This record gives sequence, C-alpha cells and structure tokens, in this order.
Amino acid sequence: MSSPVLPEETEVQLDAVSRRLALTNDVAVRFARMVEIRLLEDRVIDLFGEGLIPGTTHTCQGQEAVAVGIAGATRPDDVVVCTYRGHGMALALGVTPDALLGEILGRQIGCMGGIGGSMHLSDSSVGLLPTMAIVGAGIPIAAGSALTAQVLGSDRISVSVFGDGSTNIGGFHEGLNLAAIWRLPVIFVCENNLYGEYSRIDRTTPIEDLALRAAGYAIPSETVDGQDVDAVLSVIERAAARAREGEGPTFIEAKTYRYAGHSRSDKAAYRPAGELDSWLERDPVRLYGEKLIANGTLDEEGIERIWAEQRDALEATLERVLASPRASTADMFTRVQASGS
Ligand SMILES: Cc1ncc(C[n+]2csc(CCOP(=O)(O)OP(=O)(O)O)c2C)c(N)n1
Ligand SMILES: [Mg+2]
Repeated sequence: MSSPVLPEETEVQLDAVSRRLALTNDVAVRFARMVEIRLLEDRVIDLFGEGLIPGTTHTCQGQEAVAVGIAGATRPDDVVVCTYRGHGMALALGVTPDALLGEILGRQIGCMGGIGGSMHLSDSSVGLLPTMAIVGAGIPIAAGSALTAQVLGSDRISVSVFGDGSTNIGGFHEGLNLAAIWRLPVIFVCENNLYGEYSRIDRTTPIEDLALRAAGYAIPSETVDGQDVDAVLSVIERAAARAREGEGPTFIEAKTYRYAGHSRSDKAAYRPAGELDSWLERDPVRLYGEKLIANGTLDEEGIERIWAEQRDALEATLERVLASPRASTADMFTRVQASGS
C-alpha cells in the first residue's frame, strides 16, 4: 500500500486519521477495533432502551470483520459510502468513539454536530461520506465519487458498502452498469446478512449468491467469509489494487449475519430457531482473537486486557459524552447553505 496523502484537518479529525493508520499497521489494533465496535453496539442497544437515543438506530454486531477488513485495506484518502447500519464502519475508518457516541446521543461534539444522529455519520478526514438511510442510494454516489477520481487522474478509490436488500433497488443496477462501462475505480461490497428489515433473503430474492449479479455487468466478483477479517482484508486489497491500476470495479459479497434485529428494539422473532446460534459459533471477534493466539501475536492475557481496556475506554467516553452540551434547535441551521442573493 502506498503511503496516504493526509489532508490538513483539525486536531479532532487528525485523531481519526491516526486511529485509521494504527489499524492499517497493527493487527492487535484491528482486534481492539473489533472489540470496540462490539462493545459500543451492545451499549447503544442499552442506551436506546433507556430512552437516551433520539430517532432510531441500527447496530452491526456480528458484522465487525467486514468493516475492519475494509478499513485495513484502504487509505484514509479513499472514499467510503455506507448505510444507516454504519456505526462499525465509522469506528473502523477512524471516527473517534466520542464523535460517534456524541452524534448518536445528539451532542455538539458529535461528528455532525449532533444534528444528524445514528443514521447520518460523516468524517471527511477519513473519507466517510454521509451514511445513507435510503437503501441503495450510496451505490450511484460511490460510482460518482469514483468518476471524480478518474477525471482528476487521482489514484483514490471509492468503496460502496450496502446490504443484500439493496441489490433489488434500481440504483444498484444503474450504479454497477455505469461503473462497469466507464471502468470506474470503485469496490462494491455487499454485506449479505440474510435479512432486509424483517424478511429473510429467500422471501425477497430469487438467488442465494448475490455475487452472481455482478456477472450481468461483466464486473469481476469474489465471495468472502465475512466473519474472517483477514479474508475480507485480502479481497479488498486485491480489488483496491485493480481499481488503482485502472482495471475498474470489483464486486465483493461478504457472507455475514446481524446478531441484533433490524433496528432499535426488534427482537428478530422471525428468524428460524437455531440460526443465530449457528452464526454465534463463528463469531468474528472470537475467531480473530483465537487466530492471534494461535499465531503467537497475543496470548490469552493480552486478549483479556484488550477487552478490559476497551470496556473502560467506552465507559469513560460515555461519561464525557453525556456530560457534554446537547445540540440545540438553532444548531440545525448552522450548516445550511443558501445560494442566490
Ligand atoms: C429506498 C428505500 N426503500 C425502503 C426502505 C426501508 N428500509 C430500511 S432498511 C431496509 C432493509 C435493507 O436491507 P439490507 O439492504 O439487506 O441492509 P441491512 O439492513 O440488512 O444492513 C428497508 C427496506 C428505505 N430506507 N429506502
Ligand atoms: Mg441485509
């Protein structure tokens, strides 16, 4: 990976860039980031139950390896467009837990000043375009951002992260078609977690392997075990190299699973008995911890220490965020632009 060009940004944003580079360079940091995502998402569900989160929220427990694999294989000056299930992707890319929880809890220190909330996260210093609540909307936007890079002759790439349900949306087909015909430097990453809202994929989609859809646009595809962070990292690295060398888009289907329901307090009672348990057996955070022990990077104690450090850090973050000022109604109008006289 060539060394990234760092944007000139504020102290807080530079912090996000350093978090990102730490993850790129250190496998223990990758593990710690997966733990951070898991703990924060579990806490978000509690906070929602306590009535502290305005609006709605969608968590990504079980999908941590996809986010961390993407972040580890791309540069901070690349562009990532993801969905409302974006807390994990934001943390993986480097957004600080203060900026993320601040946003989710409507505080001024949030990455959008507390006026966007859980579904609208962004941090330009690490390439995170605003996360999208409209299913599939990020796909043509990522293609457009890849077109920008192509026109400017930059080697930046774009990554579009979306769910299985998004592959049935018009924008998916339009985005893939344009990316293919113009050989745009974009990676399409489909997180196939088997559900779109409350419907299992076999009730909405006539094929099981969504990578097949790329063939209709002559886009090369790879299917990857979304519970294996190193496997995700490798496929993204290959796709990123193709994109930077002008070889066009790649489609990646990551087979994964969301442990929580679709949003908020959905208990996901519609899932077949035993399905969640069988996925829990291949928990991405535990699998990666076991791998790092097996290859001698960490020992049991090191793994435990990371969990403990992340738990303490999260509680300290939460304390700071809850003590910080809320966004006010007036804040809603501070970032509005008007044209004309
Ligand atoms: C265009 C559009 N149609 C419908 C919805 C309502 N909706 C929100 S999430 C969702 C399911 C999307 O599933 P998927 O793409 O698999 O993503 P996941 O939630 O599993 O990450 C739907 C239908 C929406 N937000 N936008
Ligand atoms: Mg889905």
